[in-house]
Amino acid sequence: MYSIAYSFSRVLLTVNETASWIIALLVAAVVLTIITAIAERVPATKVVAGIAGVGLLAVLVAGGAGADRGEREFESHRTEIPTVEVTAHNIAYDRDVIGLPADSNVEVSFTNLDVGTFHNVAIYTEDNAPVFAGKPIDHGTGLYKFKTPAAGTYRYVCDFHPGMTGELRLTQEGSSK
Ligand SMILES: [Cu+2]
Repeated sequence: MYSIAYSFSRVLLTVNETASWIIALLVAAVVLTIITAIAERVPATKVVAGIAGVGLLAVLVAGGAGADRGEREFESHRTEIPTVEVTAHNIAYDRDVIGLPADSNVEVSFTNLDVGTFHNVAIYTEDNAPVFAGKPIDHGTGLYKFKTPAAGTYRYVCDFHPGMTGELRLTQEGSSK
């Protein structure tokens, strides 16, 4: 299931946003048709099919929502170790959303253009539990290497400037890395 979900979201990320939604809707329609057919023939599977349907729809919605500029950039620059670039300038990050695979070794290339002002990239759960804290730098570029936790939505923030924050979306990949 997760493997299918990830593959599908990768397909979404390689096309433009409008096409992503059209594909998502078409796939949703096909899925619903299949589920309906199953349910009519074998009523006993109705519950299972319903759960599968809800799960698939959730994946479609999440995949569509994730098809933003940031994640597409990550895909096009994809290498052996997934890497994203984040820049801090005028006490702000240059992006609102970062997408990375869950449960994977990843790299964040962090550039601080505010010479003399410390910034970092730290990751927290939505409940504010620390996940990773990048080493503070006061100029130039630092490379943060860490292993991402389970799939879900997290927050990234500068520990020096709480107003510098964004959303980190971790999506499940089929194979372990
Ligand atoms: Cu900062």
